[in-house]
Amino acid sequence: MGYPLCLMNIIRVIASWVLIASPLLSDVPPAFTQPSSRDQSTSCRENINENTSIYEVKLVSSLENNVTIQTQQPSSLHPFQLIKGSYNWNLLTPAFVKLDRETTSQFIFVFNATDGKQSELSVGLTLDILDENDNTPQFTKSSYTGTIYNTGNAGDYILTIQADDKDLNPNITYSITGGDVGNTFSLDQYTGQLTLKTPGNLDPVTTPTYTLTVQASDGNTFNTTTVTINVVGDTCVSKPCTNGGTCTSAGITFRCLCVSGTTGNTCSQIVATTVSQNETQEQERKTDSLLAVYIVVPILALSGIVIAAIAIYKHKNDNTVDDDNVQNGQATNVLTVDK
Ligand SMILES: [Ca+2]
Ligand SMILES: [Ca+2]
Repeated sequence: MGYPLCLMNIIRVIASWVLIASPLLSDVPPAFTQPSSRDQSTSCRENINENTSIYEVKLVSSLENNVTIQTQQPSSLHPFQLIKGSYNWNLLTPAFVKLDRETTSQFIFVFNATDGKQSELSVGLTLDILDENDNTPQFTKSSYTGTIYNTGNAGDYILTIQADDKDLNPNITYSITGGDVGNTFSLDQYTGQLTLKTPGNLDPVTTPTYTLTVQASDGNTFNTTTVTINVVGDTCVSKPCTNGGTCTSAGITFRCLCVSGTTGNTCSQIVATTVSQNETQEQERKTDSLLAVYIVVPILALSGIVIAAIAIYKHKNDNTVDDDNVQNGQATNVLTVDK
């Protein structure tokens, strides 16, 4: 009889455990499987259509749940949407605005799942917006103007044309699409440097100006600008700089770099005053030096002679006195001994 009673007790314990444990099992909170710590980034191209699914949010839960976007950074754009699918939740692009990488290149989302009793936050999901070539090249100047002398040589540099656009790696190339009469100029397609190609065409009288149309293309779209090239006569041909001055053409005029001692627009003026003053000062310095020699040396010499004469004279007098003293001394001594 004891054995059946023991079995009944075991059954009662198990039944109690099930009754107690069942509510706990139903309270298992929702848990995200995507995004997760190992899968928390995704990407999509810019200009993708509105209301397009770009990511699946996945989670496990013992109860029916609801998932929302907890935060979206930056939040300045129209909000992304989260719509329930058959087995997951779909992250959709904003409803009324297309994504633009040049405006916002990255978003970060955090999702919140709740089953009515408990809630769970996901790890952050990073969405990178991929670039498309959707910006047209823009020139750095509205127009360009350059000058070339009729004495120019092939390869002479004139100016550089530059354009850029906001896309990643724009890969802009340049070309002349009009106005290059006689194939006179050359444009580097990669650097935009414009150089002289055919010098023999340059004539400031018959063709004082070339008006080129230059195109900058990114392979998808392009833009154009106007480049004006003025052809002028070389003002240094007549050698306007004198006295060894170096001439540099400057548009319709010229500049002279004068050598030392000359000045003026054409270096024709000799800077004599300064030289003369310097020479005069130097001459005066030499004269003063010579004058000092002529005056001081004779004085010193004369002084030496006088001193020598005085010394000789004094020496002679001293000898005379000494002789007298010797004679007088001898007399005095004799007189003293006799006493
Ligand atoms: Ca572009
Ligand atoms: Ca772009």
